[in-house]
Amino acid sequence: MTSSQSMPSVKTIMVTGASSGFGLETARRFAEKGHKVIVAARRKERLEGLKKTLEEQFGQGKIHVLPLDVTSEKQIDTLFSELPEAFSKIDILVNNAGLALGLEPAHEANLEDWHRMVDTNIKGLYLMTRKLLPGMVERRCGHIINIGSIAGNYAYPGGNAYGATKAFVKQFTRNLRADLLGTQIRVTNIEPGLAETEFSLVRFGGDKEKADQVYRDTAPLTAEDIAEAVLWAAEQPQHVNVNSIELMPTSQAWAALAVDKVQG
Ligand code: NDP
Ligand code: 8X3
Repeated sequence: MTSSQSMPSVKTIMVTGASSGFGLETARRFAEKGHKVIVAARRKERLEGLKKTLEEQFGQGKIHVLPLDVTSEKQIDTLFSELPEAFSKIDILVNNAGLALGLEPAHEANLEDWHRMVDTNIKGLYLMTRKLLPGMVERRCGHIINIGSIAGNYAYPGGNAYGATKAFVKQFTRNLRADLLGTQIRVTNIEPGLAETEFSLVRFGGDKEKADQVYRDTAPLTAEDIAEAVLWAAEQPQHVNVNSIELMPTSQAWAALAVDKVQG
């Protein structure tokens, strides 16, 4: 048995993709609990607005805005070297930035969309992880919380590359657990199903009608539901590692396996 450096009561949390959806709500919940939060995403003005709102509610000096494209190793290197001292020892990384693009079958999918999903959901996630892990291991204190998806667990038509990126997240999470045994670093994969955020708007290239249709007449998960799961995993005692949490709305389940009947 080895000793751990205990988690500070006021933690420093980094949330990627904090300008919208799950990330924004997760940042808000951590700030509400009195923690310091680094909010990262590409849309700086949204992050500045979030900082203003959260600091008005929960206290000044608690939020640091990090305008960041997670696909850029160069940006990650530069911005991390410039983090203010008060935010430099990150206790929890929420790897949330991600996207789905398109729902076409594989043979019709846009290859550029596939590249962007791989760059963001896979490369962005491992770049952030690799950047933060050495400090966490050195301090024997840290928690990586990845946002995977049920799309990484189950196949569905049009899920092709998106689902595969989330399957990467699932297995990467498990392999991190294997590598980090003995370091006291915890790793969790949150695997949500249908949730109403800007996700579908992005997936359908800004087509609001098509995006709204996804959630119409159903009761999808909300960003608050996912933030609650992230908080729950983060707040377990140090000896508990939540490996994964899979959530679906009650109004979502699996369909039967599809069979192509030979035409007579
Ligand atoms: P949103 O579109 O509302 O939020 C996505 C966030 O990711 C935005 O803040 C966006 O910020 C950020 N982002 C995208 N690309 C980059 C990039 N290159 N660098 C930095 N930030 C980036 O969707 P959700 O909140 O729903 O999605 C969050 C995560 O949850 C994603 O990983 C998604 O795959 C996953 N998920 C979503 C589900 C859903 O049904 N909604 C279900 C299961 C998983 P900006 O554009 O400002 O950079
Ligand atoms: C998002 C959930 O079912 O739209 O990851 O792929 S789903």
